[in-house]
Amino acid sequence: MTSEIGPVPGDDQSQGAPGRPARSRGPADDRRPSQRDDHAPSAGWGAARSVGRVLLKTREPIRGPREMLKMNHENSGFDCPGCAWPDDRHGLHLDLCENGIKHTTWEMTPKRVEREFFARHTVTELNSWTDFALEDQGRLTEPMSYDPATDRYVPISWDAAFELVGSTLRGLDSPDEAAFYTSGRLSNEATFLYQLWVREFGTNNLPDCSNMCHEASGRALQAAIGTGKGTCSIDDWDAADLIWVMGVNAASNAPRMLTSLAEAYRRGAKVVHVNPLIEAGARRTIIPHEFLAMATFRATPTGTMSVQPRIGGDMALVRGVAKAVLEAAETDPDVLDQEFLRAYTADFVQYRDLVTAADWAELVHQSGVDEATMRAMAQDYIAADRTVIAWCLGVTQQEHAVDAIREIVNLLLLRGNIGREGAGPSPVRGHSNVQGNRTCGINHRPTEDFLTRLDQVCDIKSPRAYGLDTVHVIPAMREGRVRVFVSLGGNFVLAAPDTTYTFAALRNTELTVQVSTKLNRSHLVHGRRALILPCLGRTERDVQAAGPQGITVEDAMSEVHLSFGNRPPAAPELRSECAILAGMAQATLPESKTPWASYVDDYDRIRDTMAQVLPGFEDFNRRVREHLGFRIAQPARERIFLTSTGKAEFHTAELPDVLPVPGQLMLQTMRSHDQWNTTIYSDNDRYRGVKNLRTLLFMSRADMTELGLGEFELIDITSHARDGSTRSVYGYRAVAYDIPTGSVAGYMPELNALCAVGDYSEQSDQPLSKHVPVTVCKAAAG
Ligand SMILES: Nc1nc2c(c(=O)[nH]1)N[C@H]1C(S)=C(S)[C@@H](COP(=O)(O)OP(=O)(O)OC[C@H]3O[C@@H](n4cnc5c(=O)[nH]c(N)nc54)[C@H](O)[C@@H]3O)O[C@H]1N2
Ligand SMILES: Nc1nc2c(c(=O)[nH]1)N[C@H]1C(S)=C(S)[C@@H](COP(=O)(O)OP(=O)(O)OC[C@H]3O[C@@H](n4cnc5c(=O)[nH]c(N)nc54)[C@H](O)[C@@H]3O)O[C@H]1N2
Ligand SMILES: [Mo]
Repeated sequence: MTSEIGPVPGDDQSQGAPGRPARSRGPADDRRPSQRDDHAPSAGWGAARSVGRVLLKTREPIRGPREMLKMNHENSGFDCPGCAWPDDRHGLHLDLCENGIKHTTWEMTPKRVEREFFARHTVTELNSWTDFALEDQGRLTEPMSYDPATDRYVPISWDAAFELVGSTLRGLDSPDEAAFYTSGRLSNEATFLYQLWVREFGTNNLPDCSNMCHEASGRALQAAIGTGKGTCSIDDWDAADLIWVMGVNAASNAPRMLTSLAEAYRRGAKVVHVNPLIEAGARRTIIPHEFLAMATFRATPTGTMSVQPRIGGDMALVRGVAKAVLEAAETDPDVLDQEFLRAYTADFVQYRDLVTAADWAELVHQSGVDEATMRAMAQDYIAADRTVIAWCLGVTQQEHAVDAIREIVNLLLLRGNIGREGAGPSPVRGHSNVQGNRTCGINHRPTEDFLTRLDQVCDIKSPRAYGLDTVHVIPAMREGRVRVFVSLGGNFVLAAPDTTYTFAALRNTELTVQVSTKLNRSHLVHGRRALILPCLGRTERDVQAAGPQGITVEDAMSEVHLSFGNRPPAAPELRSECAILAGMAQATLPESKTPWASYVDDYDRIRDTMAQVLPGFEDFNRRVREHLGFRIAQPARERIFLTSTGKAEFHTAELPDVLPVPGQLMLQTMRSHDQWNTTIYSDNDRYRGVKNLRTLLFMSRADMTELGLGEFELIDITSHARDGSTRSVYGYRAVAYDIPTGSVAGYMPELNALCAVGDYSEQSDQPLSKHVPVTVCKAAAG
């Protein structure tokens, strides 16, 4: 695939070439890379210093912190766009975190990208800039349209931009020739308008970032317990006496979880981290709001046990624990919740027989964890009355993720750890509103129930055929089946797998439309026509005909609350996402009976319609204005399992073989501490002790010795796709790390170049970002 397309301008920087080292997508200055063994407690003072540096860089040292005080505060401030971890329910803590602050100040930069900027630089020239440099230009200020004659973006009026979108969409042979991407920032209200426009237009082509993130969790939980979400609330976390944290780098990606983990430790709960790397969050933290602890540098541990499986080894590990639990139940039946198993579950006997027959040696081999450790985990599990199991991308971005998550549910079911206080499955969602996007209709596989209600309430006729998701829309664009790509937020070309192929796919379209706050690669890798439509950020005031508007979001624990921006808009021309969507919809559907303009005048009207379409949103406008909003009811939390049997279903999947073939290593691609998905703040990764280096590969000492590699030695990495094709990056550096032999790790989005677009999970259709077989060799000379 790669050779057919050849190098494409702008996509080679993180790949390099033989003898020419790759370049990071961060600042990529020439400072010398280094690594130290960093065992400083996470959060706390180190975080405060790091935040200070970002605030200084964005020149916001005074305004920044003041805005922060308004963040995450009941209904009077804006929801932190940083992550989906819930807010403190008791309103006692000023529960801010380093990365939320960095993320918010990144949006509040005083720098602006104006028309003069685009006049000075051709797109070809901008494509040679680093991704850091692009975003560092600041906030976008007015709509721009690509002019092929000059290879530049030029100003366009909002009306002309909408008309270009509308006429291009109307000119397609079929609505299925367009696709509409969502990144998980979009508010519930904008989400609802977006999917309404797309379905009224006539397609379910709604790929989203969730296709790369937690699709597997949704599918597994839906099948097992009849709801696609976790059942835990933050109160359940507070009541648990055992918490497993699987495949999450909490200290960097959900820092406010550390508060829950430290509190759990203090009340004597066990906290078990399951991760091939021992991440900072598995050690100890200084809780940011505890000023006394900060003053005395007193750190609280955030883990009682760390287990290091091989990459992809989680399912075998969980099955091993289940096996030990079932063995214990043979002598003491009370080890299992017999009552619960009888009344609420299906297929327990089949599962018990499968697990009893499983071979310890095979479980040890596939998990990479010894039997004694699995037995010790089982002891903890049996001793606990209330167990929460949380997981994130380390579990979901695998071929067998759906089976692995169902195995997690199997284990929870054995002791009735669902639908009661302090217990349950708890996926850690990513983007701040990725869960709300799904709830409010972004789904390429909508249910008939949802479409029936949408059609009735909104008086439209939705298409029934399933649409394209992320991994399927890319080849569709490459092959010309999808000709228009609209993107609400995000940075699709860098977030998606197979950078070279994805670049070529986008460049093969007729029109790309990016609704964004900042300049990024996706604006420069575009269709024959291209639009950049700049929108208000979440921190900014959104005033419409009926006055200042708030939007709503749903966090990872199904809490829905209002968010009000309070800063002046970054530029007068900016429009809200709702207004931009309504503008594009009206231009696309001139005969539409949907009251687009009226919806934008007053978002309460959108919410009134949503209340009629979405179960759990009854009386939306009133309930969301109550103190701290409301929680969407989770039937499974009440032990109502909306599966075909009406019970929670045990799943009996065969154990997969997750080992790389001899001579290959298994690569997982992850985030550094100083990045937000495709936004890279610096080339440092503080908790892993790395400075000035992103083009790296973390390897075990044993693997480095085996390959004859010295510390920081230059290497080339080649991935091996299922179809036999290979992809390479050049001039990376080997960095020794405490990681199981045979497993290696590096950073997204640089290493997306190694992920083949055709290599996605058959269970979830997620790209296999954490299961990439690679070979490594010393860098070739140029
Ligand atoms: N600051 C910051 N916060 C963020 C983000 C960000 O980029 N920056 N991104 C947001 C988004 S969209 C998401 S989805 C989340 C992502 O949050 P995470 O899931 O923490 O994201 P990753 O950095 O990909 O880290 C994956 C973790 O899984 C581990 N892992 C890899 N393979 C395996 C495996 O086979 N088994 C197990 N048990 N563990 C494994 C890795 O070592 C790593 O600790 O964070 C959200 N929050
Ligand atoms: N190899 C590999 N690939 C991965 C992953 C991995 O772990 N490994 N993780 C995957 C995951 S979990 C995810 S979620 C995706 C992330 O994929 P995306 O969500 O597509 O990417 P982001 O980097 O979060 O998007 C950043 C851009 O969003 C825009 N933006 C920021 N705020 C706003 C706003 O308020 N409104 C609008 N309209 N735009 C805004 C800015 O222009 C910014 O440049 O990447 C996936 N890709
Ligand atoms: Mo994500």
